[in-house]
Amino acid sequence: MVARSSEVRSTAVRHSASPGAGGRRGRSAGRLAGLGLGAAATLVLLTGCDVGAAFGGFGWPEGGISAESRRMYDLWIASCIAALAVGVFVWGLIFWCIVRYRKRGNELPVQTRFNMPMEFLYTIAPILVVSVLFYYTAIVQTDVERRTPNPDVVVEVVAFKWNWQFNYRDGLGKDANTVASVLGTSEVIPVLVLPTGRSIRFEETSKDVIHSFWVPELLFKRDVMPGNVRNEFEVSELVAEGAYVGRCAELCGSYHAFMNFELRVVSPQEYDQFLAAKRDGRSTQEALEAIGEEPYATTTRPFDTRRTGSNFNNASDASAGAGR
Ligand SMILES: [Cu+2]
Repeated sequence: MVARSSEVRSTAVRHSASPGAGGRRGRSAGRLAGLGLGAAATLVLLTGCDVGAAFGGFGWPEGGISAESRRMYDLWIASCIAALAVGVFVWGLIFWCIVRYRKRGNELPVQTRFNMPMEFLYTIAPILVVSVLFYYTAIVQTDVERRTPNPDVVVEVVAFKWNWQFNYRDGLGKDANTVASVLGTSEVIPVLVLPTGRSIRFEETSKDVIHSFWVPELLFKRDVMPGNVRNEFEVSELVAEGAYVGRCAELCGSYHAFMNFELRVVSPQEYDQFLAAKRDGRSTQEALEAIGEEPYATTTRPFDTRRTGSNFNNASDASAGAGR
């Protein structure tokens, strides 16, 4: 009889305990759901405005002028938002733990080990995050590397110490013909004229050492190799007219830093007129003037080598002898 009454008591305790625990669990689930909804709402609000512009591109250069550069920019911004969302969640958990489980006395708190759902969660969640980032990175990378069989414009980029030549070609590959050419000299910065709205293939080759073709606004650069290697890449379209400085981005020798050129993006009609003028035998400057553009580069200027004035062992130059 005694045993039976104690059984009844313990059952009663168990029964009364479980609805309480269920209520607590329900409350924390509700709180978690509320937090999740709040985070989602914040994310929607943030993505509703131009987050990239609001945060200075999160360090990524803004103002890309090719379709590909904008896709890379979007990927970066989305990755930063995802990283921040995870970061805010983790920081929240850390601070919540610090406050909720701070030391309140000398009693040892409940020691919990081998919480399978938690271990499963913190193994699977990072794998999911990395998989999603990898998925979108692979898509954008494939876009950036894509080359079409018939691009609208083909430019052969020839690099040499320390300048550039841009050959407009009538087809793809080495065997195509150059129909017009722009050559840089010590006195004149080469201006590469290209149209908006057309796909452009760049075929790169070097006459001497490795250089690197870089227009910062394309958010993309690729090495220019000597020999038989033709490094190639393509932009599906340029989206903003204007003048953009181009540089060599590979340390190629003494005057590497001054190996600049200018990319001038014009409308397709102006581009056609420019090319026609070049094919008629007019100089690059005359052809630029013919389409109402500045004849000379506006974003950079030729480097003064002062080769005659500052050569080593030049007796007529006092500064040259100073180091002897
Ligand atoms: Cu170079």
